[in-house]
Amino acid sequence: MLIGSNKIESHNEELLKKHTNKLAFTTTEISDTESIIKKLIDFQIAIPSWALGTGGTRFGRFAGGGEPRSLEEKIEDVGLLHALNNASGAISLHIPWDIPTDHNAIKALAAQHNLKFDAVNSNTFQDQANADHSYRYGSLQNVNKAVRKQAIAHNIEVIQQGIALGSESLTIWLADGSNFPGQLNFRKAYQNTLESLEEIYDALPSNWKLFLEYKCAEPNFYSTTVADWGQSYSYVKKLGDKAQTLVDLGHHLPNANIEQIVSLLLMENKLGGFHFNDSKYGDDDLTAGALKPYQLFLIFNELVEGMDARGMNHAKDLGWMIDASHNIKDPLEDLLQSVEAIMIAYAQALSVDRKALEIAQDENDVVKAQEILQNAFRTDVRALVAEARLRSGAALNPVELYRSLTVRKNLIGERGLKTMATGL
Ligand code: LRH
Ligand code: MN
Repeated sequence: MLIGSNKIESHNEELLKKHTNKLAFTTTEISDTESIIKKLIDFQIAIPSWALGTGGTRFGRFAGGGEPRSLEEKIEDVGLLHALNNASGAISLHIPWDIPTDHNAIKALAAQHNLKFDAVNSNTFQDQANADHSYRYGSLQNVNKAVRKQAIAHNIEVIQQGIALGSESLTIWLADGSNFPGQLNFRKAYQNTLESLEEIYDALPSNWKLFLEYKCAEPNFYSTTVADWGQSYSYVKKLGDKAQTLVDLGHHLPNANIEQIVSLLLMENKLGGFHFNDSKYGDDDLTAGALKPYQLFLIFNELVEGMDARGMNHAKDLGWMIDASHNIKDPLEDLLQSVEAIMIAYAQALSVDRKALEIAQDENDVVKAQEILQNAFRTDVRALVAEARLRSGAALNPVELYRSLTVRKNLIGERGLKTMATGL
């Protein structure tokens, strides 16, 4: 379903007066709003191809209808999101869930929707129907060399798919681990995984990145072979400059200080990118900023500080991706809310008075430092995020326009109630 610019213009006209007043007030509260708005316009968040349908758990899945039946329809749905917020300018594919049949046709369709292909994701956590070997006991860690070779070949195949689409990075998440003490020799599992990653690393084009995503548990519940930032860092450090660590916000043990992990990985130039989502208990894959918006702000606060310290380009030098699962919300509304929450956290972090914060830290004025941070968090920056959309031809209120255009009803009309998208 295409959203004509006329629909967006008439929507914005209705909201313009209220928006202009809010923006005028916000510019009195925050200094240098122009550079913040410019940075927001440049900031693009990749949408996961595996999160455009209804997600579920082992206890059930409640389809919402109108789900994309093909990669082409997934690109249309991401194109729709991008038309509404002009901040979802890339799609991240998961192979084999979304294998393009005709790369040029897919690239042309994506270009029509102003979309690029972000990181491609390999999948050695599920057995494919025609596979020779099973990943039951892991993939790159597996004691059986033939299984490792199959997993390495798959990752190299995914790189080829990415090259054909113009992607420049491979994300590897390994479910590998063990469920019981004694099941695994940790040293051999590490060595097998490293040697396998080295073969995959050697297949990377010179301008590509390899993102190694860590996760503390699930589907293995005693050990995970890439379980935390330290283990991922130890692998990517050994692999080389093209290898970096990917931080999925839901992959940490309870109460982990993710913003400190981010700060350290940035300092070490080993932070590759993010899978944004939110969670309360496990890898809940909920809407970004829905439960812990202050943590999301603190993470962006470290990102802005650390990226500026290294003179990095905020929009281009890290992988910004969402990784969520929509069990009860409309997938597209959920993704619009996640992008909004990420843009708000970024805008808040950009509005922090860095000089004053540095002075407070140098004077150990703990109260002052907290006042400066919380002032930025408690200042309403939504008018800046909306202004960035307005200036780039998108909607002042994407969710409101999505609903007033009855997009989901139209998609159900077009695709049916029972369609099921590939993915989680
Ligand atoms: C693992 C993960 C990984 C993806 C999968 C869909 O939990 O976060 O990023 O491959 O979800
Ligand atoms: Mn992830």
